[in-house]
Amino acid sequence: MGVLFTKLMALFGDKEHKVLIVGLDNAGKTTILYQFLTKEAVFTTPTIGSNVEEINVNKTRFLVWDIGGQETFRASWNTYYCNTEIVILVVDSTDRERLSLTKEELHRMLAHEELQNASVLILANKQDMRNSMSAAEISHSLTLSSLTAHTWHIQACCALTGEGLPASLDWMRSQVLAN
Ligand SMILES: Nc1nc2c(ncn2[C@@H]2O[C@H](COP(=O)(O)OP(=O)(O)O)[C@@H](O)[C@H]2O)c(=O)[nH]1
Ligand SMILES: [Mg+2]
Repeated sequence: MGVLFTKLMALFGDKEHKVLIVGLDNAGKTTILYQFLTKEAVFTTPTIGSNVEEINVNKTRFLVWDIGGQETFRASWNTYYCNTEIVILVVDSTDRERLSLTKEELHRMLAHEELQNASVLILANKQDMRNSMSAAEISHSLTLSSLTAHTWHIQACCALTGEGLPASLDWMRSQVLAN
């Protein structure tokens, strides 16, 4: 019975929600993926390669892609867009110089047809650093209020301690449950 039930769940169980983690190199993408796995969620199995992980949050399953090898936003990223439900944009809150580059890439990315229905979570990471910009400053600089076609949310966080990440997972879960 147990085995049958498990097999049926595998066949008909909750679907996996695709999440894409993007951001400039050094923003903290891989650190955040690791924190999601170890602190806030049940780790199951690494899927395809080292930068795709399944995260289980209260029975909602996310398949999270950290496009690790590609350190900048590139044209080839759009090959990952298909069926993405949530885009996580990780921002290094101390990196004032490259915030305008992040802004350009964010808006360019969201103009892509395949991301039309995706929700966007902006993580203002590295809040532990003394010179970090606040979530409000980053929101303003990225002109998030102009993102009327997408549901978005900005969350301050620190990937080293995990602060802000449980709230992020809660928001992600609420988004996929609403859809
Ligand atoms: N102080 C601080 N450092 C962080 C934080 N998150 C990541 N880092 C550091 O930033 C560097 C880049 O992180 P990584 O996850 O490799 O960035 P990625 O290139 O976006 O995958 C590493 O040295 C991390 O330890 C944070 O919240 N605070
Ligand atoms: Mg990385």
